Amino acid sequence: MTDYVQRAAAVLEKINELAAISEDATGLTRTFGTDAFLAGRRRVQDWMELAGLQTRVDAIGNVRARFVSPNAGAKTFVIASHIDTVVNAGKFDGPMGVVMGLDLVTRLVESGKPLPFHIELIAFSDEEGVRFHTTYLGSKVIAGSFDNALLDKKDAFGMTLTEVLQRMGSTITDLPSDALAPADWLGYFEIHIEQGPVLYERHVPVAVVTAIAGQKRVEITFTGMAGHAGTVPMAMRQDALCAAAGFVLAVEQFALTHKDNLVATVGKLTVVNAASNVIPGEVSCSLDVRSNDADLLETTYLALHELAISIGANRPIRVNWNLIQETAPVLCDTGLTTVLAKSIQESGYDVIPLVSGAGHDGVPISQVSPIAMLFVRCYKGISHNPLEDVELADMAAALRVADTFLDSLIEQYP
Ligand code: HGY
Ligand code: MN
Ligand code: MN
Repeated sequence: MTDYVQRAAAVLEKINELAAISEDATGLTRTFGTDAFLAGRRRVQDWMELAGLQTRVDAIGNVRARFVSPNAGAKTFVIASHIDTVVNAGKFDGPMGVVMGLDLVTRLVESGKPLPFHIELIAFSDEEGVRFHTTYLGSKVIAGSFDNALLDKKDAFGMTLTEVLQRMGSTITDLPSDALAPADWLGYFEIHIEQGPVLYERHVPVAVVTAIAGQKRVEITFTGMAGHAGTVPMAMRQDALCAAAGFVLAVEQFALTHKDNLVATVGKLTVVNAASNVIPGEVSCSLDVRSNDADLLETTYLALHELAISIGANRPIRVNWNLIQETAPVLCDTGLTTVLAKSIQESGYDVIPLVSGAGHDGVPISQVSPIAMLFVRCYKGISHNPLEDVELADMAAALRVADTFLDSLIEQYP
């Protein structure tokens, strides 16, 4: 009888080991291409090789492990998640899906039974997009949708993506050949924490994801006139921070009027040449808007752009609006999702369908393959925060469901 709690405990041990590999001493931060990222990726690759899998690192820095079927012409089923993190992250967002995927594949390898289809386990190199502000770099390469223009993107230190890849020993020209051909895809499966409060409130360990919300990410710069805090009369100021502050509160107000199906966040705000006795002359901020209703996402984006322009016009402050990333809402595959829901039921849990407000690597992958995701309850829904936590019993539940799901797919494969 499989001891799922024991397997979950081994998964948690690896998650904790990986969480100790960070680029900062106080919390967990492991962003694309840093030494900490390379050390973490090496650790994951070692685990994959210990499990008897053939591994390779591709040109965008994903680590990939294949469990090859004797059926040479078979399609490939991908199990994946990401190993990069946000700043001061929780330890489960991403790595849990990779380590659980490794556990699932290890069980199949150890069963000694040949697979009817290939399985590729992938640890994506950059889902969060923290370093270059463009998410899904790793999965876009696998999906064949990587845009070479991204190679010129610069990080906060002025290093381009090309330079970082070269530093990692990548051969940039290999990027296109690292894609899985559309004809080779059987499906995509990711286990991920919910990063929201529903499962915690409903006291249910897992959920089947039905869709992933669309998102637009914008960089906005408000430019006024720096000045002496003591001498410029209030009525003569062009204070860029006051303009930005007005915009931030207006964004919140707008999203609250559509709160059932929209979220909008200003997560970054930078005052250029900030000093307590200087009127801010230039301020930049981020804007992250999400909805699983494509029309609402678009109308909100246009309305907030209008809002920024009118705030600037009334001060006057110059406003620069730069859309840096947009993804439409995607649906999970009904066929795979039906099998996953049945696996949840057969494992003895309620079937809760959820839309993901968080983005995931399944977004670019959905362009070339059917996708399915299994959410796992996390403590109070907290994520992108060191308080992120998952019960061992819930990881055990997810492993049981995922085993059942994969066994069903193996059984059904023609
Ligand atoms: O921001 C997100 O939706 C995800 O964490 N990358
Ligand atoms: Mn995340
Ligand atoms: Mn994630």
